[in-house]
Amino acid sequence: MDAPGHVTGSGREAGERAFGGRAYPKSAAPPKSRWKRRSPSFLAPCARVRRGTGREFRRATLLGYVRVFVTSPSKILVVDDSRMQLDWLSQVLAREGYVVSGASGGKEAIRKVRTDPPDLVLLDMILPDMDGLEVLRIVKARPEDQFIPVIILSVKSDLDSKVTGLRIGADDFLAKPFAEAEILARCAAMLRIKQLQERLHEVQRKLEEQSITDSLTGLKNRRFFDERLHEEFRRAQRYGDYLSLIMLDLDHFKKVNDRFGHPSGDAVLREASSLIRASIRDPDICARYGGEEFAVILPKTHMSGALAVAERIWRELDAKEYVIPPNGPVVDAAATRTVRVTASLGIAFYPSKDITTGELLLRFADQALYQAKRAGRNTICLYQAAAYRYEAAKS
Ligand code: GH3
Ligand code: MG
Ligand code: MG
Repeated sequence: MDAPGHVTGSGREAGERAFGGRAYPKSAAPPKSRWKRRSPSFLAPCARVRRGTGREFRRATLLGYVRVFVTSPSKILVVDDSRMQLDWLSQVLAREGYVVSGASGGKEAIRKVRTDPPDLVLLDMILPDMDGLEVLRIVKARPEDQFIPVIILSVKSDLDSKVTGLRIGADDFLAKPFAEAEILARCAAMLRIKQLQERLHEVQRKLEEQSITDSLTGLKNRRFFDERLHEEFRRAQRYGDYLSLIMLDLDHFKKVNDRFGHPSGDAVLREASSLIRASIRDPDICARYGGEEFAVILPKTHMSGALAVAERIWRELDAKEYVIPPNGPVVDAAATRTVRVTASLGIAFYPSKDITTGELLLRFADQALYQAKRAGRNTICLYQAAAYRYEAAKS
């Protein structure tokens, strides 16, 4: 009789493959006694999917939760003009759970890489229609975040062809003939590297996104705003385009915090941000400039267009009633559970007298905003050499 936890037949092989040939981790130990027979059927898929380059997630089994790697198995493109070699490699790789496609020439290989990029290419150097090195160059000319590892397969085991291949970007070299175990080990190693690189790119992308995003509101942050303002100003100058800038500050926001507490103030800021974002078009750039102050860059927008956008935002904010959750921290117990917050807005636009840089556009929009504050708040001011007050009719 089998020892407890011992799985026989293909299920064991599959399980061992799934966990890299090591003993089963405790959380995924094969079932004991009466569950013994079930293990092959639910562990076997892990063996296939683990080689894929997908996400990791928790999968429910009769034993509880097991961490598994999901999504499609890795795709390998085998490029070889020898039918026999192509068929043999395809069989060996397919048996391991890879999705294999074949190409018997360089042009077919390049077409396949472009239309359905594989996770790995096994490339024969001697092809009927193209030099293998040329195919390698084209595969490697892809953007850095679309890395496809290439293993060169060649009867030419001399140092020169190895060095040339590796110099122009091949990731590994395997001299023909090679053993099944060796090609499988090399493929697994390459796919591991690809997976690591993809994770690194993903982390890098997330970090970049975080570095330009305001964590409270999800709007772009001041840093992003500063960069884009200068870019957009230069573009407007070069192409003779219009460019407008709206600066917006919520009125008496301190009172919201004082009445309902800081967390409720945060919730109001988030909702106000969503309203502002919903009032602008896709090409416009909305950022949290700081505290309860926001900025909207409007590329290719002249004065009347900017005024229309500012008025829309101002009306939306003016009409909004924020509901403070009943279980939220209320500093002033007598305070009502809803609050309204108005906004003051300042607009500057290019081309305009005195505005020759992005900094000046910002400075004059800011001046217009302070003019709006001085004029009693809840209003829009437009910069024009000397800012004047724009009286928006209330509905
Ligand atoms: P004004 O009409 O002159 O702009 O008055 P104000 O009260 O809005 O302006 P003031 O500059 O006096 O105060 C800004 C307030 O905004 C005080 C500050 O606590 C609040 N504030 C700034 N950032 C945040 C934030 O991230 N969360 C919350 N809850 N409050 C914030
Ligand atoms: Mg304010
Ligand atoms: Mg302020």
